[in-house]
Amino acid sequence: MPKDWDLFLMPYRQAVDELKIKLRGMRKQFQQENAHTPIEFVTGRVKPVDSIIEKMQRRQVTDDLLEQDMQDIAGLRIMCQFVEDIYQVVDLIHQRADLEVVEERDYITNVKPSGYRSYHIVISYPVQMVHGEKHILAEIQIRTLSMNFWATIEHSLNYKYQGAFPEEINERLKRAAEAAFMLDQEMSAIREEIQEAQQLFSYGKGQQTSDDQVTGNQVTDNDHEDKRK
Ligand code: 0O2
Ligand code: 0O2
Repeated sequence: MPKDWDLFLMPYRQAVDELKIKLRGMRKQFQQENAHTPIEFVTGRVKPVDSIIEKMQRRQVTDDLLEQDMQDIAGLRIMCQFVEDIYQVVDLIHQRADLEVVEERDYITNVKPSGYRSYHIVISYPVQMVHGEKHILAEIQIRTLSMNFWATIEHSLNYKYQGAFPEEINERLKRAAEAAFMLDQEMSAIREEIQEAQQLFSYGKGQQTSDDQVTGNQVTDNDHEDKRK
């Protein structure tokens, strides 16, 4: 019998919506306290059905094991300015009573062969449904803006080449990953200077703290501006 995907994905959609609000709320709280926020912006998505089916076939995941074996049906992404912020966000997630961490993968210390860097946390999250509580798994990827830039580009190229990159592109991507990480390290080295400037910048703007006005972090484009709210 074909699966009723809308019904199956309902708690996942609710979880992504709730988690986006909660994680964006953390950013707001830092801003209201006039402190440096370790969260630059947050995105989230429910994995499209065709991607779920493709991954089930590739990983030989059966229907009855889907909920426990596919950890990224609900996916959240937290973008940070500095590598240090990533570890602060990880600590904040661990401290929360509403998120139970069930698995962690540090691809910053353990870089993937592709050059991919990010910190992945899998959580068990309770969703309140009309027939009671349901715990679902969600994957939170935490990365710097520079890691995100690389991953986004590599992901699109992967789509084009289906993972079989020509050698030259492969090499260039690996070099680009290292260059992106060097940028992170350079920024970290002058982190205090940057944060001081950002504080001054927001102070210069009159320390506005309404959602529409505040931002001590002026790095991203208008599209991303929305994701920070
Ligand atoms: P693609 O293919 O990247 O274009 P909002 O209205 O701002 O609350 P919205 O528009 O519903 O939110 O979604 P949001 O927050 O912008 O997040 C959706 C985006 O999440 C995706 O866009 C991707 O950029 C990103 N994303 C893609 N894959 C993953 C993943 O595996 N994990 C996480 N955490 N995020 C992912 P699209 O358009 O779906 O995809
Ligand atoms: P999407 O929605 O297209 O992003 P696997 O899925 O087999 O790779 P696993 O163990 O399930 O591995 O999880 P892992 O490796 O911790 O996280 C998988 C997700 O991390 C991927 O989701 C990507 O979002 C991201 N990721 C991992 N490795 C790379 C990489 O080399 N390049 C890029 N751009 N992203 C990576 P999906 O399944 O691709 O889904």
